[in-house]
Amino acid sequence: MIRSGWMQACAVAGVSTTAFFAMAFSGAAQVAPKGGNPLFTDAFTADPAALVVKDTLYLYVGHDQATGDEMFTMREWLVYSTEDMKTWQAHGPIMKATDFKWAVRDSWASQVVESNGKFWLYAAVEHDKTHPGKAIGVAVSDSPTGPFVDARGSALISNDMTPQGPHTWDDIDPTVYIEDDGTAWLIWGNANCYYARLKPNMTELDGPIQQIPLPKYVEGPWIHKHAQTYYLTYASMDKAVSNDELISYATAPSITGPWTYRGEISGPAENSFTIHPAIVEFKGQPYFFYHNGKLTLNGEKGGLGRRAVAVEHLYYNTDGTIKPIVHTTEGVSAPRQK
Ligand code: FUB
Repeated sequence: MIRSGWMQACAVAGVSTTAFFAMAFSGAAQVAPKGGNPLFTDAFTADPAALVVKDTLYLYVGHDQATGDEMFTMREWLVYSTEDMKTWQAHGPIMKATDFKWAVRDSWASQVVESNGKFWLYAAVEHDKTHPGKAIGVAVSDSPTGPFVDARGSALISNDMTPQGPHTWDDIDPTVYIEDDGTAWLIWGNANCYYARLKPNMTELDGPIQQIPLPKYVEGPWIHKHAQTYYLTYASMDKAVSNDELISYATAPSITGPWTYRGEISGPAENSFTIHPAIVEFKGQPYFFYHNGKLTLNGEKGGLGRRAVAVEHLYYNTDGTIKPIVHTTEGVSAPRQK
């Protein structure tokens, strides 16, 4: 049994994960059971990344299209939007992996950020034979709902740029954080957590690739800031205990560190050994997005390659640490605790 704070919190909170929230379709594009989990029931979705633009939260996801026992079959990225965290609109595909002409497949984790009046999508894909392995591309759009087009015509990060990586898929899971002064940082990686500054044009590195040492780090880094502190949340694993990913985090006074490990905040996802975090504040409230394998859609059961994104309220302690997060069916349809 995994012995972490989130399990204890689950027991203490006595949170019901059985409440049933009927689908309440209020329009053709309404795709969420009113804030309950999983968030979307029109497609299998994974690797959530949130972006707030004025009154709207956009959630970018990979489209899980695996059949049978396939691991990951992901050909495109989708985006959904909400103004109230309960009613969501599906905007459909915004880009395919093969829209990067140098990529051959795999729309793995992505994130969209806003800079210079444009929207920039950073995403992991499989590179063609000229630079074999996973790579990170950058695409641009005038709208948060796309369409996005390759902004470089080549990979921003390819496997040969990180020779210290232990395998060919270490260059995945990009996240971009933009400082108040406009400085943008790219953070990414499986097995190693890499980071590098981006040039103001958002399409080139502006300095060396460095590493952030993090205990039990696997993948899925996500940066956010709260009360002047930087938080780096990531998928972690304690192989002595389980092969399922958990969510851990570290904090720092700046992106360049030093980072202090703060522990685990979330247990494993149900029915999926991967879990992937995104934390964002929207209309004054913090939220934690992740995915699990609980959705059954058109007779196909969820699982490793058929995941579904979900969201929970996130709470800070007075010292700035994050309270353990319990995975629920109610999600944010349940009122925030006082
Ligand atoms: O979706 C493919 C991979 O699974 C992502 O890159 C990882 O973060 C994990 O969620």
